[in-house]
Amino acid sequence: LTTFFMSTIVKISYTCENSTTIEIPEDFIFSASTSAYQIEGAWNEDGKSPSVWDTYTHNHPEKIADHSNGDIAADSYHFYKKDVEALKSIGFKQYRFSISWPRVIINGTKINQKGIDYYNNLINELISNGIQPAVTMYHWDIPQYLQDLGGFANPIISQYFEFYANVLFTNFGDRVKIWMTFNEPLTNCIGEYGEGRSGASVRAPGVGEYLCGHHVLISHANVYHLYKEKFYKKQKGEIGISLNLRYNYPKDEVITKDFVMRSLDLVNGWFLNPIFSKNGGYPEELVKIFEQKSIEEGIWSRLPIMSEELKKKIKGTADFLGVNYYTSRYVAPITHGENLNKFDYDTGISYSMDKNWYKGITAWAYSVPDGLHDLLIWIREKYENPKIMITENGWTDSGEMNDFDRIKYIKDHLAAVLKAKEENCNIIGYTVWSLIDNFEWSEGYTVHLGIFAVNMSSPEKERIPKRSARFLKDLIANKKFEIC
Ligand code: PSG
Repeated sequence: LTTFFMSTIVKISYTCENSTTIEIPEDFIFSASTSAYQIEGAWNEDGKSPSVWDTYTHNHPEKIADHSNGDIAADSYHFYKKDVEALKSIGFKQYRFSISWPRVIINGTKINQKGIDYYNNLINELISNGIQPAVTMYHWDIPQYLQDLGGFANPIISQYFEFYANVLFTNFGDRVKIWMTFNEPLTNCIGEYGEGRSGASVRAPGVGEYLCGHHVLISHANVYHLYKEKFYKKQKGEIGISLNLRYNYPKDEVITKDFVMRSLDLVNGWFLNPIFSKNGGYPEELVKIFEQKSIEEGIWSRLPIMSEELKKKIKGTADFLGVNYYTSRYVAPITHGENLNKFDYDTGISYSMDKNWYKGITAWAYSVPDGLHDLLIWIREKYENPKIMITENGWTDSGEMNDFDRIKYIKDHLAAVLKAKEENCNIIGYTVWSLIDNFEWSEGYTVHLGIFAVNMSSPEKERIPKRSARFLKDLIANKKFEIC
């Protein structure tokens, strides 16, 4: 009973005396996001081939918090119209979703027409409801067939990815004008090719993540050039990439500004620098680290060497940057005895949190809205103010319908984004993760990020608006919101 009352009190405590009104620019885009494996279900229907996540969840249910999987999920494969209805009811003008590579392509090069049909239906439904599709090509669900060839650890992947992208442009490019090649390669490469924690489950710490990163960058660049050379003239769309970025703050007074700036270069720069910097290539400091390690370890650089030619080919290959932002960290040099992943060990950075940061229900989720503002300013300065779309931002909870914490999180982060925009960052819109509750990877269905709940136990999988959905509806209609 005590906990019941306590949580009730905490939940209703977000009223404030002196609120400020924040106005939203007329042309600012509001969007919501999902990804294929997390919502679609129909894992083996209509000719779909398995992805690494099908294999992984089927072979290792014990690795998922509630032993669940995405076999059915929100069943968007059958109920995509409900997703579009949900989007429309809030007033979103854009929907960021991903295409399931193994649904569209079988065994590397065979087109699955039924898979193409599904996305055509979804795209047409969106457009006829006035919602612009924004498509992620790869949100971690690599076909098992390609993983068996080594996945993103094998350079051949760039040819398969180009083949896949060519199919997407050919079939959907007349209506899809916003493309993201990859979602969060850093998370995917470290988690699955380095640590071998999930999905792809290659385990090659200290080697796999860098091979993966290298081949992601090459694949991305090839697809950008393919589009510009073969499709752009007719289709006139834009190609970008969604990176998960954080801001770093010094852990204590002993940590120098140089250390903090270097840490941002090393981590955020791994994927930003090759694509968005003037000179291209991996961040200089990252290259230096691996040159040094190569001497110490007596092997070649574990970070693949990027030739001048390759640098040129990758540099400038994005019309916009998709920023996925959830949280920030304190940084300090690593000390002995820390249990770190190999990337953190290689870069020499140890992360910690502030006990005052408001905490979500997953280990990584802390609300640090200033970090988003400071990150955007850092990008503006470092990479010559690229065009930015916030492609993910969201809050984890245990599924409350009156999700006041999520509303507060969204308000605080949106305010940070709009402040950065006022300070001349070239930000065109904001995307909430997620439209609907879905399969949250290793957390299964125990962690919720949707602004709509999904009645997972009902065959109809009803989408039910949470308090945050209603909040966003008002915000989009009124083009302003109140903040404490
Ligand atoms: C991204 C960033 C962090 C944790 C998880 C993600 N972080 O900063 O600690 S994964 C990302 C992903 C999407 C997930 C969503 C929530 O793109 O598929 O469902 O965020 O975890």
